[in-house]
Amino acid sequence: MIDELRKEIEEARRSFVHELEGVPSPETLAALRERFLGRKKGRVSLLLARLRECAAAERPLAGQAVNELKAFVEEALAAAPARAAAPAGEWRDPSLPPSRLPAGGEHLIAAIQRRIEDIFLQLGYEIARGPEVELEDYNFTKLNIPAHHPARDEQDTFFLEGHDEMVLRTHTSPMQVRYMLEHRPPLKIISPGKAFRKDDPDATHSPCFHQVEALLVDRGVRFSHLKGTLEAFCRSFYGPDIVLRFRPGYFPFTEPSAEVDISCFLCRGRQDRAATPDPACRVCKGSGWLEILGSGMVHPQVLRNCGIDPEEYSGFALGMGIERVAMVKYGVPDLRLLYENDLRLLGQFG
Ligand code: 2NM
Repeated sequence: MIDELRKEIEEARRSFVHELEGVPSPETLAALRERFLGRKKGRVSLLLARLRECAAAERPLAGQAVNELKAFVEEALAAAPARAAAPAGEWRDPSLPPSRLPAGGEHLIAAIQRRIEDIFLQLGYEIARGPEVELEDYNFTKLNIPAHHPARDEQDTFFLEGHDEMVLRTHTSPMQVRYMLEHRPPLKIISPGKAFRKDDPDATHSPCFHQVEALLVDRGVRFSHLKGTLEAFCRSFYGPDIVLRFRPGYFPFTEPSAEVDISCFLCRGRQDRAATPDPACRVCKGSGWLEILGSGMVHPQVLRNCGIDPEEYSGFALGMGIERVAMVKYGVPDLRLLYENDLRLLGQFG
């Protein structure tokens, strides 16, 4: 049934285009509109009515196809009067520029990534980009995530068929491993980019997501340097009045590790620690805090694995998910909106 309907939709589209080409006057244009978009007997309405004949499972797709035809007809009719207004045979200037096309814009994820990159560049970091297909050794082993660790589980990781030592990177840290293996400290880098996990898409998960991680390794690097760096970054990115909260956390590649929250920029952004949050706040849901990133001191074993002597050097690292940032900072309620290429969303952040 759906194939038959598709054929008829295509036929309707073709005959519409054909008829539109021959339309000279506003009156015939109105007649053409009635023939295709008329409430009861228009061809689009008749096609919509036939959706009832489709199996329930096919109906959404078939409905979409008819609606695409409808949008096409509406757009073409809206553009037609200008064409029809120019009397046949009138001289036209072929050197005029074409009517302007809507300009595209940067995607929200790209814009946030660039803003984060700019802040770290100002802090003196270099950007280290690298491959999205990685060695298991760099993605896991060198980062102190041993074989049989649950994070390596087949359920979370995309392995490459026929190359079992390779994976789609599950975070951008393997790029930092590469950098440590190839450079002597002091090191001061960020690694932004895509990462991949076998998650079913929902409001907060996507099998492909984006991260920015920062890494600093030098003599005498302490937790206070991590705190200062995070405060500088968060004030610049979220606003000068933001307060940070550190909670103990766990990552195999850092020790100690800390989860970092910022005070809610909507209900507590301009207040001090003692102030009470708004219980109805739509951003923090009344807690007053927003979970935004993970961090810690690089584990001595990770430094050793990457050819750096932990007796001589220490370092800190931090990582954040860009989609998560988009949710808290721009109020994106569902990650899937970011990947549907709906112009109504894309246009809001151009
Ligand atoms: C995070 C949280 C904590 C991290 C560690 C490293 C490396 F390579 F130095 F070991 N890179 N990134 C790190 C530490 C990432 O993301 C939530």
